[in-house]
Amino acid sequence: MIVVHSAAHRAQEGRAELNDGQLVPCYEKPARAEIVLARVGAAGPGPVVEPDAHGEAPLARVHDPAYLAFLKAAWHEWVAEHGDRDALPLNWVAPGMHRRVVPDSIDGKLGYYSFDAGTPITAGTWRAATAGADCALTAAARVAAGERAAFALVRPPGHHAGHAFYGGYCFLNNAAIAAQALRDGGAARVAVLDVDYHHGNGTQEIFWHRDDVLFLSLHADPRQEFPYFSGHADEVGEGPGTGFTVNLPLPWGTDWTAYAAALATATARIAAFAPDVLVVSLGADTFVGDPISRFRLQSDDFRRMGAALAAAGLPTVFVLEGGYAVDDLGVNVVNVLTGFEGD
Ligand code: OKP
Ligand code: ZN
Repeated sequence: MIVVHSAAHRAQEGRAELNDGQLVPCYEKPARAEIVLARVGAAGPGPVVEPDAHGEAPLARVHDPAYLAFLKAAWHEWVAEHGDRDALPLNWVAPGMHRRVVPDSIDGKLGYYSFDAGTPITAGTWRAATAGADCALTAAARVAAGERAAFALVRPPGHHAGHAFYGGYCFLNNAAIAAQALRDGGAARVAVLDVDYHHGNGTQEIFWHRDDVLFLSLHADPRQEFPYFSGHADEVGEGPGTGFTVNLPLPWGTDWTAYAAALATATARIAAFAPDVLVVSLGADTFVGDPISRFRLQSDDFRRMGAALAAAGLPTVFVLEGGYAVDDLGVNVVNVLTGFEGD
């Protein structure tokens, strides 16, 4: 399976995120991609190729151009105001307040366009995020051209980023950008299956009203887990999109047995939708050893997950999302890919 990767991911290296009441080193760090890349080299998938540059047009098919302009300029505006330290938001809109007017101040803009304080904007955020989107677009193009599958080995992740907001370590929604590019390239129907531990609220929001992109997510119940305000089972889409969003929240402690049952529900829905192509938001933070998550998948279970995804029989674009047990991340992610390929 072709692997698309750019070393430009290293440009996103936040110093700290706000977690459990203190600033801690970022969980979403360059070593994550490096360990997956090392395992890819050792265990089979490949070749590893550089992305093609796709420019900003495919990003604007998914994201608000004003949001993209904000993201591109945010670091410079922040440095001019506060100097060379990570840009983190501190204020958000509450009910009864108003969001008609985009603030002029960078602090106001950060709050306007975000939903958490765990996602630092740094000098290299735009460069890393756009390189990641290029990887996803290149992987999608390879699959559109006839490859059975491709893997975009990217960071920062994307599935929490919406039409006009960032958060949850995500800035550009790589999976959504790939799905939209596949549609624009002629696919009539695209399914996006999100197996990251956290709900893919950004992807859900982007395709909420649409019946041409089916979004399905298996994730920790938002009653218990980040992002808290998205991912309940009764969120099913709206208007023409009603029934084309499928949420399968699972409780803390979920192991492979319960997970596999939910995955079977998802793949049955995908089969009924009969998409031309499948995009998988591949997070491995469902692993038992993940430091910020509470599911109990073992490394071998990721192989089973890959086999279950292969059984859908669809051209498939894998896009890396979360996974923070860095030492095990390479094995777990590559196990999905080799499981998909039938080992
Ligand atoms: C991004 B992705 C835990 C705080 C978690 C944000 C998690 C973002 C996950 N105490 N904060 O979906 O893996
Ligand atoms: Zn996650």
